[in-house]
Amino acid sequence: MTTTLITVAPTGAENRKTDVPALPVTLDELVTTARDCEAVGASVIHVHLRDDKAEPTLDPGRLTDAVAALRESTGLIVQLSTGGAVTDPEADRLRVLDARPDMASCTMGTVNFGDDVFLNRWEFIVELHLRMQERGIVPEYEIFDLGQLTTLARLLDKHGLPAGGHVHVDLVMGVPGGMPGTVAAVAACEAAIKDLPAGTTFSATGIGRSSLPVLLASLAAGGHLRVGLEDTVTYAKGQPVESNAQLVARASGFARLAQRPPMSADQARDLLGIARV
Ligand code: KMH
Ligand code: ZN
Repeated sequence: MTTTLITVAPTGAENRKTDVPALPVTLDELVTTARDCEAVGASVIHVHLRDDKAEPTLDPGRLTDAVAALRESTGLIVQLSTGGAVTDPEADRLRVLDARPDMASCTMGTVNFGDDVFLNRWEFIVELHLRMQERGIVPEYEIFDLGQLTTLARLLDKHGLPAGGHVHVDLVMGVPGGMPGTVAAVAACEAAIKDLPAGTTFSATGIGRSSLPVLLASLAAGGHLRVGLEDTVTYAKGQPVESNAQLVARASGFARLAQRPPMSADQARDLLGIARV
């Protein structure tokens, strides 16, 4: 791997605007963030939306508008979250696909999520996978624990490859209840990914303090990167993150140092099997 795919996850569903003023919560803020992040090396944007009160929403109209606005203003690959917030019903999460993004997340199992439960039943996973296959939406398989890679192998075995034919996973590490954000965990996942279809790629993100160890371990293991305020609100001890672009710029810098500079959105489309728009 000679280049690095950098995904920005700018908002998420968990952090509050009142606690994290840099969080993009309006469509304008999202588009501005997206442009800024593209300029410093992001090629994919993982999108969660907020409503007028800055609370998480899966409102279909807002999702459709966001996809259109991001496509108009950036060349980024638009990936909508089907994970939503832990309280979102399955039907609303499935309906996210109606907004016709380039990509959507698809989590490979249930995980304790702090004091909550992020529920992803096998039947729900299959439904998401099949609907994405039908509609030509490329999944990013979200992995919160090692065994979820085995679930992915089972899914692909029973239901075939995703749209685009390429398998890409994102390791979400350091969630309280999931796998830790450690070098050992990245290495264990990398070994398990070798059992998935040839050419499977992975990115990794570490929540909170595990952000930098996971970033460095992923680069060293030939993986790609996800950064953003969804996962990390502290840049360094006592220093809040100023913007998503600050995190993307840092990730790009590390990627360049590792002799694997950020890939363009077009290169990322080729890698992931996403048609150019
Ligand atoms: N907000 C989490 C409960 C995803 O976007 O697909 C789920 C999540 C995963 O963020
Ligand atoms: Zn997410």
